[in-house]
Amino acid sequence: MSFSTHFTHAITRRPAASITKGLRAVDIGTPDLGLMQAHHDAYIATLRETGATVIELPPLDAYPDSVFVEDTALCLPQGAIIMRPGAPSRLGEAAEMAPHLRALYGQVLEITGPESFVEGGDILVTEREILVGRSARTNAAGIAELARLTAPLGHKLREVHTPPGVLHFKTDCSLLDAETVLSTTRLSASGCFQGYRLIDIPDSEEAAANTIRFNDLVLMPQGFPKTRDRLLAAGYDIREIGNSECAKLDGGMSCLSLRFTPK
Ligand code: CIR
Repeated sequence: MSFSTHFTHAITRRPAASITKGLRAVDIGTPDLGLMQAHHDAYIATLRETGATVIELPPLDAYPDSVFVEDTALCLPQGAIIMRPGAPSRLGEAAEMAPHLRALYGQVLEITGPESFVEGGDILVTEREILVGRSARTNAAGIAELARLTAPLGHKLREVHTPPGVLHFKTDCSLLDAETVLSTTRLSASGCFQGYRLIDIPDSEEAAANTIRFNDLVLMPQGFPKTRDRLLAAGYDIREIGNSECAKLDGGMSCLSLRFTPK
């Protein structure tokens, strides 16, 4: 069973009322908390549909973006690593996540360098390596520190680039199975997925690139019929989840959970 797509657990955090103040690259409207909560409930129910245990943490009003838990940690089969988010307003979210991972994992490490910044959204874990995209949130010092922490756990790390103007590396790609990556062509054009089977995101559906393979399902945002049809044709079992409110804050399927099998 592949450790990069099969998980017994997920952690999520309920959106807080302060979500209206969440970070966004471009203001396309204020997210509606009620609708976001409904989408979040559907997301959690879908994770549970696969038989996984989902731990739902309470909202954190002090951190408007705290629903996007993925950015706070990297969960590997051998242990978890607490991140240092590059967005100043999000730095404290990592410490809020740490005790929950310590309760579940035997080994929890931390990125600690004062100049080191890494957000989980920039990290794609595949069966053979960890890809980390340098971005406005993830810097060289952070990637170097992460490489030092993951090497003894038996993982190879490769630095790649998040396209300019794109929030995170995984904003533009997802792992669909041990061999297959779904990616925008603006990202895959860099050649970073050589050796993987690639499924291209159809033109004008770039916002569908952030999906998650979670056990037997692929969760994708609602409203991208060309991508949905391409994934169905490739044989994936798809669930479409409303993402209109998270999308206003540049968030998608992967951002909303930490997915792991504790050890
Ligand atoms: C932010 O700008 O940090 C949030 N509004 C969105 C974070 C999305 N997280 C992710 O892609 N992993």
